[in-house]
Amino acid sequence: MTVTREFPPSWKTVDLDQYRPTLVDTPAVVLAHDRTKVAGGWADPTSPSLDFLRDRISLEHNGPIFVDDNDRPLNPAGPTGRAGRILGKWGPNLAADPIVLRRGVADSLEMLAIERKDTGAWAIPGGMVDENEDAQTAAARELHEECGAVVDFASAHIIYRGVVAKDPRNTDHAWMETTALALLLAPNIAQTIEPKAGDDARRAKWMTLDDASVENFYADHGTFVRAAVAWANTQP
Ligand code: RP5
Repeated sequence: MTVTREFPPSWKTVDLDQYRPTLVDTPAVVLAHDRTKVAGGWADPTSPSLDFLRDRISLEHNGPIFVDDNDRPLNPAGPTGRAGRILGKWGPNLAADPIVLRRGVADSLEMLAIERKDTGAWAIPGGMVDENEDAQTAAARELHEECGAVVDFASAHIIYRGVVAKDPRNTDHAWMETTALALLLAPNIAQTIEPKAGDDARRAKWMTLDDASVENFYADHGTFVRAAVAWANTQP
């Protein structure tokens, strides 16, 4: 049982009698892919249920899914001011983020980055983990779909596992969680990769990492990339 009927510790400071989150609209594309209504659907039905929540886990501290008295899962990173669901699943929506680095000129670091079509922000070429897929496989698949690069993540370093707190689609009841994985490619391998944008990417490139570029990354990606750079700087 991975469900617990209590509020996450991060909610303890909230005065729930006064808390009035805004109810969001669930996008039509999510409703159209309700797996209880259409074959091959990837979205949960309109109401959350312990039936499917209890089979899931939260990457945040590898913990349980906290639910309220109405069986609504509660964002472990704290209240967002928004109720309901924008993402496909109630509770955690699992993603993988492949951070692929190489050394550039004067020992600067460069990363395979994409410009997202939805917000226009530069980002790690990540995406959703499919059913029965592990984070390493999803990271390699997403990198290939969005950048055209073929890289094996089996030995990648785990930089982060948990809620993507600044993803603009998060609500109190449905939120993004990710596994961010970093690799520092050897120069002879890195030079064979010519990024080519695909899928959700408008552009793809080797981006030189400096304070300004990292600062403007999508959601929490700047934080993940900074941690990956710190790790890469410890590598031979
Ligand atoms: C972010 O959204 C994750 O860090 C990941 O990069 C991304 C997954 O969503 P899509 O790119 O599939 O929209 O929160």
